[in-house]
Amino acid sequence: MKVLDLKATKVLNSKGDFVIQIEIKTKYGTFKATAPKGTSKGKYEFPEFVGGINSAIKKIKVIKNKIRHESFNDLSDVLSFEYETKKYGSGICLPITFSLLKALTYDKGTKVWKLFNPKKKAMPKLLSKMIGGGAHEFNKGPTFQEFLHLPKSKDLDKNIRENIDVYKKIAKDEKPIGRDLEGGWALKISDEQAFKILKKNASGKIGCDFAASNFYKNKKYVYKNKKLSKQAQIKHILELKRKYNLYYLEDPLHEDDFEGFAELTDKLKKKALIVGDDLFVTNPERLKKGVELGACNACIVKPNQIGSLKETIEFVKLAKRYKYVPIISHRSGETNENILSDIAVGLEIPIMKIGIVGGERVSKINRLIEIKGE
Ligand code: 2PG
Ligand code: MG
Repeated sequence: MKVLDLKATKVLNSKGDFVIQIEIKTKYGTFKATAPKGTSKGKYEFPEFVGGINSAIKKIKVIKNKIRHESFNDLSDVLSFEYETKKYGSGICLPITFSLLKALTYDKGTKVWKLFNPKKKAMPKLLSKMIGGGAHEFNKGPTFQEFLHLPKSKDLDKNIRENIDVYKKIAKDEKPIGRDLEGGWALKISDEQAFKILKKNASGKIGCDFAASNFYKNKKYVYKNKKLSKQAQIKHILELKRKYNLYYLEDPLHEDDFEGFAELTDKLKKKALIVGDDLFVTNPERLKKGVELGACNACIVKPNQIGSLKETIEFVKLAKRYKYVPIISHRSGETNENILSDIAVGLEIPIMKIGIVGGERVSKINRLIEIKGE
């Protein structure tokens, strides 16, 4: 496959930020893609646009000249080209990779998820946000960022239904004041009240993205009514885990505290998923460090944190090798781009963290439904 033209346009995402949409033209048609954007970003994430969005757009001319001379026949051709684009930022590199994959699969009459050649097609379970907090709710509600529900059923349709039922039940009882950036209910409540509501309504397991780096200031975890030291925070998390029977604990400590994560993981002895997000930022090197120290037993996968699909694949392989559960995730800023679902199925990732409402989230769930039938 040859690329005839490449165009970059600034388009809006769900947070009201501009991102770059790449459009690739081949003799079969045009293929578009975008990359997502976070709010509570990890400090070790790869930059979205090196030198800003306008400077990144200017680099398109250079990429256009190079891409015209390439021919793309398989996944590895597309991944090799990333070394030409990653240097401009994840917001350029990924949309180019994604649109190339769409063009390539169209040309070959196949689907993106099939390019990864999974031995079997397994649908991920959907880990969905029910109540929002932290930076996703403009710090008006709970300190923790995400109160999450993981359904019991394995079947995709029942899985979706379970999450929607819990989500609607919470709305009926609690009368939310609005929604957060990912569609989670906005409620003026404390963390503990949020856990109580979640536990009361859940049909499956429950958990939380504490996003602890966001409230870690001057070596303390700063809550509305208290400041906790590292050891006090570990104790607090263990207490919450016990009291509310939490199964999923993402970023309970700040992004530099590998040792603290290891202490928690050791104390919980495989009874819960201890998940590194800002801790690992989808970076294979940081994951290796985590494995050595026994920091977690699960990890978040977000291609835009590391800025290339090639390294994302490497990260997922590494996680599986060391028996870390990979959880692929949306970001708080999304467009209707739904290639994440193809990547989830293609890489046989068992859990996908995704909001249950909002066009930009629903497009990914609906893509999973399509894939199930393909
Ligand atoms: C997270 C993500 C997604 P953001 O912290 O896990 O929910 O949030 O995209 O704002 O970093
Ligand atoms: Mg997170």
